[in-house]
Amino acid sequence: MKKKLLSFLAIICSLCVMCGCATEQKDYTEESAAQAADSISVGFSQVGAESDWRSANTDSMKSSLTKENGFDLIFMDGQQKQTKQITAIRSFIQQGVDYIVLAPVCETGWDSVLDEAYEANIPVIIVDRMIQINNDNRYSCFVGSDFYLEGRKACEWLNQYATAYDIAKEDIHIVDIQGTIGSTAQIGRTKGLVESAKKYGWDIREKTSGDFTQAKGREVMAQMLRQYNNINVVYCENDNEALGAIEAIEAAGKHAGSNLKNGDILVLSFDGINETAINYALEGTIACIVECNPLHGPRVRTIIDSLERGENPDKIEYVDETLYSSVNVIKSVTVDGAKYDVTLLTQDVIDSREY
Ligand code: GZL
Repeated sequence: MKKKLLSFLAIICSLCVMCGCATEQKDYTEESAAQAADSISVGFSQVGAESDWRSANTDSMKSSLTKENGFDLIFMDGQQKQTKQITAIRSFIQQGVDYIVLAPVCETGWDSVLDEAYEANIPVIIVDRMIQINNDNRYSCFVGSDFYLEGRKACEWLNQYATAYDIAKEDIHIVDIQGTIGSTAQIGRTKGLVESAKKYGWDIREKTSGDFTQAKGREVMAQMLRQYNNINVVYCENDNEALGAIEAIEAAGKHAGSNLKNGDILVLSFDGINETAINYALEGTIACIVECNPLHGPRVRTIIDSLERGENPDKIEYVDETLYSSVNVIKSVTVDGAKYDVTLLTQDVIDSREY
């Protein structure tokens, strides 16, 4: 963009000088030419606006890639459809942007459009969820979460909970309200649960997609409560689904809480963005939330600045995340020998959070 725009504006400038346009017009054009010449144009294809996490992620990108910071951001909402995201990427290529940032709705189906970006010599940065492509030189960097680790953290919390409260593995009956099928967040979080259930001998009654939305979460939870009479753990793959599940649990005359032995249904969730969900975790209506950090904007800005300097930033960068617990008997979880702190959710913790 800088290259194309610069030559276009240079022509305008010379035309202004040739036809004797007013001085301020020439000055304005020269100034805007200089500003445009310096700004880095970025086309950002976002998944959609399906959840609070997504809104926080969009805000983070928009507040980092600003004109004041030297960027010209073109934002396109994919409405959770890969076809719309591919159209957006092709539009960015036609506009000759300097960089493309993609938050992919799903992992596969990106090879041809990223080949086109590569042939147009436009670097691509993947954020949030990962892609599976034949040639991984089609993207420069990835910044996001390790969703498989998130899933295993949640399950290690559940295993410690069962141990602390003397709950037999045979007495744990789980339903999994999955995220958007085929998204890395869903693939990793589901894999973490399925592997842990096998390891600890837990019963998974059903796995079905809530598409990361509250409405769908409520719908599928109501259907599963009608189908199974012994559900006592609901593994929601994001907070918006958890809010919907809790509505369905309460509508069925049951209670979401942190005392499984007392008949509560334990709700586990991911994200930690939605204010209601966080307050539910404070009071115990949600038993634990695995934080999913949405603040990719500053990291993308750092990556682009590094690439502009001709440097070679890390290909894969995972963001730091904690696990919020409503019960204080669990201080940490260990996954693959690595220890991760668990944060007991208090009002002070909530007040001190970045988002
Ligand atoms: C996670 C992100 C997921 C969130 C959901 O990084 O891809 O998508 O967990 C969002 O809230 O819809």
